[in-house]
Amino acid sequence: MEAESCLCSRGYGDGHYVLPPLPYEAGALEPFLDAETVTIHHDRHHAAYVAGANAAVESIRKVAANVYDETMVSAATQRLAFNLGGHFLHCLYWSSLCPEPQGAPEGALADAVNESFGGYDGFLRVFRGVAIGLQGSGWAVLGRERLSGRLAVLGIERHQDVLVPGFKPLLACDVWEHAYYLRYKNNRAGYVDAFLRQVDWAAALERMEHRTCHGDRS
Ligand code: MN3
Repeated sequence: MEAESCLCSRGYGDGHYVLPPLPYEAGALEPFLDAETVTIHHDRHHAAYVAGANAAVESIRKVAANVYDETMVSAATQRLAFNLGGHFLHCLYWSSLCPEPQGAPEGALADAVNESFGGYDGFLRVFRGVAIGLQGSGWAVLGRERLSGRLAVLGIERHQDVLVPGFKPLLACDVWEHAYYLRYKNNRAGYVDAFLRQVDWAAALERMEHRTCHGDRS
């Protein structure tokens, strides 16, 4: 059976990007995150990226159909990259979290973490450093870099910048302030540490072994 390890598999349907429901109740991540933060984040912020991606696609279609002048397409593709990146990364973010803390990665993912970071503690130092070091808004994303096959952590600015082609994301932490400010205020490090205790490592392992959130096999 195909593993459904990411909401991205339900992020598109009937010719449009769609907002998949959360895979758990909004309050299920307490005490890590409160229901109000999760609800606003999903129902408003994530939903806005879905709407923005659909609007950008429509603008590009109109350029192709010669309804809009071709000088419009550059801005439209930038809106598509920003909003579709936001949609994809939020799907991955919800799927990266688990109501029941799982501790550390296991199996082949534990082996990959050891190989790439010298152990779980090394991974924690790198991931935490990337997440805390982002200037302003962005994401810390653990993934596999395809040339070497090793794991890497990228600090993806906004939703689309500093993204290596072919990078296969396994785990994403949203460090935009809307993700944590109600509960953690300006304590981003406290939020990141709590995130790392709440990771769904089993789902990350599924993504690494079976399929990406894009649906292709590696
Ligand atoms: Mn967000």
